[in-house]
Amino acid sequence: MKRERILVTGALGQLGTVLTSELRKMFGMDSIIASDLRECNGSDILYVQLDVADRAALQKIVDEYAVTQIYHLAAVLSANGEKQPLRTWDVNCNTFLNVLEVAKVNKLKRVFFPSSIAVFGTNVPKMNTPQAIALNPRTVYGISKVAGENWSQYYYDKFGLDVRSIRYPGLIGHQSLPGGGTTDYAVDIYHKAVRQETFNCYLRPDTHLPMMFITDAVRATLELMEAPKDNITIRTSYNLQGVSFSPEEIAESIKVHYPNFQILYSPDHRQEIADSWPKSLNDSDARADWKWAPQYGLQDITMEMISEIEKKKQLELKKSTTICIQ
Ligand code: NAD
Ligand code: AKB
Repeated sequence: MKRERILVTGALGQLGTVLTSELRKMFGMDSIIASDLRECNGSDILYVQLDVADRAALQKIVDEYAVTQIYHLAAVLSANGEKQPLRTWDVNCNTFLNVLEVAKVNKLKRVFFPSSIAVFGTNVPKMNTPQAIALNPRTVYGISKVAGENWSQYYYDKFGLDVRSIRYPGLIGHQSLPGGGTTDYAVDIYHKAVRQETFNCYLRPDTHLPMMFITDAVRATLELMEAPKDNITIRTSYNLQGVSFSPEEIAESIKVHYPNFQILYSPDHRQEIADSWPKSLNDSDARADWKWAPQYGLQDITMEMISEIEKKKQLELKKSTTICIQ
């Protein structure tokens, strides 16, 4: 069997940080090539700086490392996307087309494309939003994800390229900070709570959105990518449901641990984006095709987020005390 060499683009982002580490556990340290536009500050053993907009540079990495699969995470997210619509279209669409072309030409085994709940617009049922329904997104980010989904289907139909994709909800994890999305508040809130600071929320208290703990999201990704090819019936992107909650509900779950925690609300431009997205998704196709089942509810997420961020805080405190004593 040919050894897998997996290239992860956008590997320094919120999802990439955790996914790269899980892929390395699964396939071995030297089988995963992490890459990003940015310089890597840490001591990553196999990291390359790569702008995926540069197709020749991407081809060079594929040749150099004998890449067999690409997980293409590089993107501009929803809230940042609205600040620079044309750049967002450029980054999100052209980088993915480069990945698809290079994958086709080099006959790569598989490609992963992360889509989003942002593909939906205001014209769909908000609760239990179906898999197959008209997609009329209100953001350039959503438009770029719909285009990506359609290109995935096209490359599968025309060239047999095994592209697989998930419509992720808002992701919540303690390992890295989010990168300019509308759901970022659900990570930031835990950092404020642990620092015992008041959290100023940019969404209304009753804004329900689909969310998912990063552990569930990464497991879903690996389960989808390792599922038998014949099981994959959706070649645009799979709906995926984890948990749905609002800012006031997450704040209540935090108050169980920090009774004095305070949240204030001043909705901004991100409210309109959130209002255009579903509240929960119907993920019955993912459940049927590759046995998807989430494991983390809101209470589990809150417990894990607080405990991990607390650990980091203690470590930082210890470090600064040691420096002071020296
Ligand atoms: P992020 O913003 O944290 O990370 C994206 C990374 O892509 C950044 O490190 C950035 O430097 C890099 N990048 C941007 N342009 C690039 C380019 N031209 N070449 C190479 N790298 C480039 O995003 P994330 O949260 O880790 O999301 C990863 C993927 O998952 C994205 O495609 C995103 O749309 C999708 N997604 C994320 C969420 C979420 O809640 N985090 C939800 C739905 C979908
Ligand atoms: C964002 O808010 O832009 C992302 C997403 C749901 O795609 N977290």
